[in-house]
Amino acid sequence: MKSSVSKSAPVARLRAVARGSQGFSLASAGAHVEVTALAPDLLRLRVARGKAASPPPQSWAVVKSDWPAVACTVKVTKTGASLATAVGKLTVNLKSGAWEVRDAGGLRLFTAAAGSTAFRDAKAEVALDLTPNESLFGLGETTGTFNRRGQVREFWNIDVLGHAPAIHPGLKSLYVSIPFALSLREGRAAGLFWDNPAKQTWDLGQTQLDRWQMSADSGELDLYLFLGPTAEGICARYAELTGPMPLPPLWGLGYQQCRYSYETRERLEEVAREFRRRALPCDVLYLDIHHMEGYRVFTFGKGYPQPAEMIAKLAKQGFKVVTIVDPGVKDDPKFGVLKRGLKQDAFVKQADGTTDFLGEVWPGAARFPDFLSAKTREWWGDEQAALQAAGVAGFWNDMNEPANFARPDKTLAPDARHATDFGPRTHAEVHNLYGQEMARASRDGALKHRPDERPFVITRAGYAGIQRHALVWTGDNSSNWDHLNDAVQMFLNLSLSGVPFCGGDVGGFMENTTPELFTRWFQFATFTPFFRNHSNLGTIAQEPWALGEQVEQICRDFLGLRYQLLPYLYSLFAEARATGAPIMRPLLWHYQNDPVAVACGDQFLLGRSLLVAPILRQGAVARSVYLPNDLWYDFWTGEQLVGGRHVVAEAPPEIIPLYVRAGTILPLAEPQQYVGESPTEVINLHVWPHGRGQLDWYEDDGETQAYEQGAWSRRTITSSTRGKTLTVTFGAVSGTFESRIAVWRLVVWSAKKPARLKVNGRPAEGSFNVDTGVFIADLGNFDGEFSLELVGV
Ligand code: MIG
Repeated sequence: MKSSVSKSAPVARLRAVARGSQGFSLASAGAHVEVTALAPDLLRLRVARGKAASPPPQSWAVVKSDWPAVACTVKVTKTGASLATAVGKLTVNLKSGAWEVRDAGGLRLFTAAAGSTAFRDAKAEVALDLTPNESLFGLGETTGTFNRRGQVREFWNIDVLGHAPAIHPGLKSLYVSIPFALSLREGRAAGLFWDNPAKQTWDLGQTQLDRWQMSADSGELDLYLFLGPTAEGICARYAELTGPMPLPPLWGLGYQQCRYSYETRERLEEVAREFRRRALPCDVLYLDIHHMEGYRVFTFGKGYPQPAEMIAKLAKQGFKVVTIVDPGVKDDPKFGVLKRGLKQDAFVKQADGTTDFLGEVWPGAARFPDFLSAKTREWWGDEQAALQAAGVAGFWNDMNEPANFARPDKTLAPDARHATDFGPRTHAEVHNLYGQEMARASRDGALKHRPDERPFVITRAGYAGIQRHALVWTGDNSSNWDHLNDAVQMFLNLSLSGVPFCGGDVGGFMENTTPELFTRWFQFATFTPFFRNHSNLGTIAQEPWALGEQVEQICRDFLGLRYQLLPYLYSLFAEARATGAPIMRPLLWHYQNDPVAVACGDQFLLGRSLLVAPILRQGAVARSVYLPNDLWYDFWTGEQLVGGRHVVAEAPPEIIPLYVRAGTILPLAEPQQYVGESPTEVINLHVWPHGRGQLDWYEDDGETQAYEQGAWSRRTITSSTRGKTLTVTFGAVSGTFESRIAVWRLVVWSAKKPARLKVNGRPAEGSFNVDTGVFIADLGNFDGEFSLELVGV
């Protein structure tokens, strides 16, 4: 180690102080170590300063603390201490402070050499060895490569304009900080989450090729170690630890149109009319900052007279309105929100702890609500209710890193003071939580004032656990091909980091888009959880009709597909809520043992069934697609393709390469102009035979909180083919919601004319279309289990 002025105190020379059924604790002259088993595949390692036990740090990320007892073996000798579960074993060398975790088969999952766990001045540090073919994923919102190995990431929420790597090649920080990583080596996954909202820096083998070095500017080492062995298992545990994503209203899955800004009511109404006149489906229109009176939060300015009346009119045409909500409250003594905030003592303070901190944002001088305080969150929610009263359906929380134009570091002073629910903290200690807690205020307030309506909150900033409060959109991207390419891997890593509901500005925010870039972006976004078109002040118009007739027609077709996909997407949202499984999944999710699939960051799976290979290069009319080892079908043509190889996909402008795994059961609705335009009573249940498939069908009212009380309808539908016989089985229905489906229209991509159909053993009618190679039959809906057989596929 280089000699330096800073004092590094490696954690070593430990002695055992306690040994329990679920773990042990150790102490040295300067540190206290606690190791606990939370589950067979989840261990917690705390290293705190001071030799005496201290209460664990308060967490804003972790929601689960009541873990059932785990069967484990705890051993403490003079030289070492270990904790073993059925899945793995953590061992600490008492003398050197080295520690490691191995799986039950002896494979090393984490190795911290002697001297690599330390406190250096105010910082806490740990370094882990990287094995030669270890890949690292997750880390929340990141730009650049899909595999994060070889990168440096700083976790410090920051407003960064135009974050494409082409613009900011060395960019280390973004709006959202999630210090969670998924590691994969030899087909085996492990995960690590360091719960500490202070600024963290992770060097993932950049400066030292075989070392993953982590440090936090303050606080302690609080590591959650996920032993796997599957990505699925790790993400499920992470979701259990940090809490499930609530279900959004179904309309939140529809297409959304935004612009910085639709400055007047007339313009917004014109945009709404164009969507309907041109038969381009759309559910949501956004009001960016120009709707306010001088950027005063929760107000409407001159451009938007009689907002409640306007919103009601738009509602009749099937549109919801979402407004932007920035945290900075204009420092205007006549402004009601400011006056009431002052009365509540709601604002972040300067270092003296008494004077409000003043910054500068769009409204000019502004104060920043201290969202880390419950009282302030509640007050904010009450102010927000004014928008709900006007009919606003959702809240777009922007600038909540928080951004501040008045300082070179673009945020609040590190020594500003917060009065958090857990006591006073400096801004530096809780900076990464500001956006998270603002989103929480927004969601909780929305629910308080409209208890029967599902909140819809979008946030730019967040920390681990943000999925409980809001969806994440990835901020100010740019209209260039690099950024389209970046978006794919960005959403995949965000999805692996516990944020299934994510997306980015379609077409690109900064700079002018082009018809081709816009088309390719739109096609890709059709398959992303959040689907919103947005662009910057001063850029060319970017509505689906603004770039020419050919682009408009392609948008219309893909919007049609998006609305048909809603029942499938919604079932995936329900799955994400229940299990933490991403909606948009990297190939590694289902093909962890295939190194080509693991490395693939320019394709993805939507759920378990669809493989999407977006066109990411200007001028490309074909691309190479990796089909993992399964039987696949070309979605557009029905052609069968054997996987385990690359294929060349033709992609003329109107096509995005799209594949379906054999066995897939894909529920498609009839297209609509907006969610709820007409009741969805017929589901076209597309089935591709010659494989095994499963659909976890989920349905509820799509708008109220009743699903939290079991008002949903679920059933598992499976498919399999034996010889020439396809069998589809509908499991019995569970839940108290009465399904609205009257007809399951079976659509089998059979290619051959099937000989006969039987439903529950009885002959049934169907028809075969020679041109499309598709067999169709209408089935009624029954709550009980039933199955059908199609012979001759
Ligand atoms: O400093 O509200 O990322 O989507 O249009 C710019 C204006 C502030 C940044 C957001 C962007 C939004 C813009 N905002």
